[in-house]
Amino acid sequence: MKTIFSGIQPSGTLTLGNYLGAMKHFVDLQEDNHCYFCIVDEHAITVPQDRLKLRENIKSLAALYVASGIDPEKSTLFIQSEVSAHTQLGWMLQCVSYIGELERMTQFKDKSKGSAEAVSSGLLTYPPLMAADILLYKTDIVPVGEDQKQHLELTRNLAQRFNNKYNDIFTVPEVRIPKVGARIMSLQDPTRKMSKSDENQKSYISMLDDGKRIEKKIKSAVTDSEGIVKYDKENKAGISNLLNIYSSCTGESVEELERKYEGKGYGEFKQDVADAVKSVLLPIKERYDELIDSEELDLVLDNGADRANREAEKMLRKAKKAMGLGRVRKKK
Ligand code: ATP
Ligand code: LTN
Repeated sequence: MKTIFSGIQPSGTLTLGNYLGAMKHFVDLQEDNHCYFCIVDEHAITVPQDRLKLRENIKSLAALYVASGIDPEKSTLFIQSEVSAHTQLGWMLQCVSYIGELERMTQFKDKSKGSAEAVSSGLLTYPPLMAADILLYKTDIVPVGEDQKQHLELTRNLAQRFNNKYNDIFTVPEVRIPKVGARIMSLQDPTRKMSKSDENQKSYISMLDDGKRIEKKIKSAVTDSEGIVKYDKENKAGISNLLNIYSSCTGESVEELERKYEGKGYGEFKQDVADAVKSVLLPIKERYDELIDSEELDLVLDNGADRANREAEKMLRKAKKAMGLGRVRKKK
């Protein structure tokens, strides 16, 4: 049995991209692995957040995890800030990271672009905190979308650097990126990834959109004027993205879909993409509505935090000892 860890930021309602690139795979993985799924609220505050909105987003993300099929009996679901070992080990790993390697992270470069004054130092030191999340639980595998590959590479480097320099205590984790759905693109600009923090709401499908909105957004997705349903990421980014979405929702391969739509127009294709998305998201939304104000959710999160704290404290103690922090009490 392998140990799995992954996290999602409560920075807005999850998108179809988050679902197809991450959440959907979490649900499959929990069947025969030991899984931790985290609501990484301390990562979310690397950019400004409204406190009430953040609190709402944390709860909402917890409900979405459960509504999507994360079973609290099988997996440990918890909030990062309720397990203080994360920021403690995060600090220790910051002291093992180099500024140069942090500045090279694409996500840092993207998110800090244009607004030099308002960029928090947390945005730069976010990857060692992410490494701490993962390393606290002896994680073997981290399932994430493609955009997180670089952070995972850094996590592996930090783990190895720590193990060599201090003591061999950390498991060096492997990244797992899904074959399809790893990078769902914006519906309005298919050269950029679909993102929940995008200002243009038409660019993403939220996991809580109703059927009508889903249909509207898919129908207004940017395509091209060729009228042929064919996968070609370079020249037909919009159609390729829709094919990817369709394939991830139904399990039909892109080749099968190309054949199915030979000689057919974009109108019919888009309608079927919308139906495929609806059949995946609408049942999740229904379950979400039942859960969001229930006591059940608080119980799940309390239990999750207890379990995660117990595990994380053990590793934190080892890491402190390895670095020489605090005292070692002699046994009498
Ligand atoms: P933001 O868009 O607000 O910057 P995000 O959605 O990129 O945030 P998270 O919410 O933390 O960041 O991402 C959670 C998971 O979803 C990660 O594993 C990430 O790789 C995956 N993910 C995010 N966007 C996409 C996408 N467009 N396609 C596929 N997977 C994605
Ligand atoms: N950085 C990730 C979120 C994240 C994460 C993690 C993912 C924080 N800690 C640990 C996997 C494992 C993001 O922005 N998507």
